[in-house]
Amino acid sequence: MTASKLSSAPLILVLHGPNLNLLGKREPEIYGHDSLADIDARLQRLIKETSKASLLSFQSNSEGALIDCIHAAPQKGVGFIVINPGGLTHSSVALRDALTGVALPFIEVHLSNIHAREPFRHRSLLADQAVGVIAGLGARGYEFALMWALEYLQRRS
Ligand code: CA2
Repeated sequence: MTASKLSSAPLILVLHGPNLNLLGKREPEIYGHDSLADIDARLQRLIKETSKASLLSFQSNSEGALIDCIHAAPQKGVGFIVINPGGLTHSSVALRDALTGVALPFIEVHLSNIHAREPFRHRSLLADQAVGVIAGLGARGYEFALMWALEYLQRRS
């Protein structure tokens, strides 16, 4: 094990894509009642209670801002990304390229079961590059992804 690995606590980045800032305000029958702030607060609590790792969280409605955040992740010491790419899941080659470009392991999370919805939501341009995909478990999906990310980083430390 290297000295830098011994001294630095793992850092996990949670990325929320376009329109997820609307959570809790509209369409609760699809996306649940939690706001994004509720979800982020729960993840912060969970990571504090269960590990020495830290969590960075970022939401943007802009594809470019999400890509810039992914590009900056390795220099910040991020070891794992949990991402709900929102509608970009189904359309963004650029987001896929950014994730494969930085070569950080990631889990794709969806609040809803995209496979039980309109056909255009069934395809993800990111999924085959992901360590795993969680869909349809609501906000709990983020928590499962976070726990798995912690295990993954622990196994590799
Ligand atoms: O199920 C998911 O988490 C999605 O990633 C959410 C995206 C959708 O385009 C994906 O197909 C599946 C949409 C996020 C929009 O969230 C809203 C929340 C409340 C009100 C309106 C939109």
